Amino acid sequence: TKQPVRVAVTGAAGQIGYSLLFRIASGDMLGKDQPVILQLLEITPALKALQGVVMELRDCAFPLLADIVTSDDPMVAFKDADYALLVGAMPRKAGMERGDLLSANGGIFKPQGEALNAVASRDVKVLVVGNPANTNALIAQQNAPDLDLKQFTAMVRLDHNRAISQLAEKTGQPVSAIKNLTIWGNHSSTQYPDLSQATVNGQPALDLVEREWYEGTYIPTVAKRGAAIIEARGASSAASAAGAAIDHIRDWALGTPEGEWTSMAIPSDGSYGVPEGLIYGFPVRCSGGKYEIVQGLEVSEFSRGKMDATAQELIEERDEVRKLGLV
Ligand code: NAX
Repeated sequence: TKQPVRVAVTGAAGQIGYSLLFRIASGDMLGKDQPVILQLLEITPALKALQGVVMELRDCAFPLLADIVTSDDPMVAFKDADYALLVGAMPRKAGMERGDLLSANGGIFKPQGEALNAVASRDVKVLVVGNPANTNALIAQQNAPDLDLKQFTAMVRLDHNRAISQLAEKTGQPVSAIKNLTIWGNHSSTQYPDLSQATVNGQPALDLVEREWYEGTYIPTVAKRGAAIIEARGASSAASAAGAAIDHIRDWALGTPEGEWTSMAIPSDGSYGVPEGLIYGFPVRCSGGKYEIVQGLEVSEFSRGKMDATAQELIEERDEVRKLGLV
């Protein structure tokens, strides 16, 4: 049997945590033969609620759950972590400017980056879910100089999955028929869900839908899906966000299916004219625990405009956190 791996999760007593932890413990993320040790980080006032979640985790009697550690200290929660899912963040409150939001999150992601640098496994794979996810990932990454830049990623997989589901519904096909769509850029309303290379049962998706629907309905529906969930449910996406985090790490660790790609926000190497260093959503293939950007895709003028606009937003966020001394 395999040795347990250590999975750190922050914001573990929150909404996403309540769905995510049970799926990690049941083997959905790393496989049904991979024991896990959960290392859960929360802020001090949430430790009691976290204890309740731990009681429920124990009550599930998951055979793969080897141990559970809880702490309000990132140096404890990240100790020897093989995976770190950074979910806890400071949400935008009414009247908050972008600078205030980035500054508040800097107070979380800078010390967490430093702690990962100090105590995590040298091969730790980091996924940032907490918003603004791309720039929070940049802050953590820039404060972890001893780790490889490529170990830090942010989540656009929920957007990717939403984009699949919307296209499946429109074409009346199962989600399994849809391949190779891409979410470029920021996990925000400027993201670009790109169907240029997407196929439905092997047919080009853009031959099956009207251009007007694609540009005028599809792209905004995917980009604004989070707000629609809040409107309907009275709370933000949680189970679907947890599912996307599971998918992101599983594909990174265990590989994407042959001939297919997925979307991950990763440090740009300058591919597709995206400024180097931005944490930007790209089409990626994974194997052997590594990801690589899918190269050679044709970029239309329409795509170029969308890809540049979302890059511009990330440049502005980066400049703001530079000004704040966070990176
Ligand atoms: P909740 O508010 O339910 O939970 C967040 C938890 O994080 C709380 O329990 C809080 O005590 C904890 N926390 C705050 N600061 C912390 C710190 N410094 N260390 C450890 N824990 C800390 O939010 P939830 O609905 O679970 O969402 C979590 C984050 O995911 C939010 O930032 C949210 O905006 C973001 N999302 C990102 C998505 C994506 O696709 N990238 C989609 C879903 C979600 O909206």
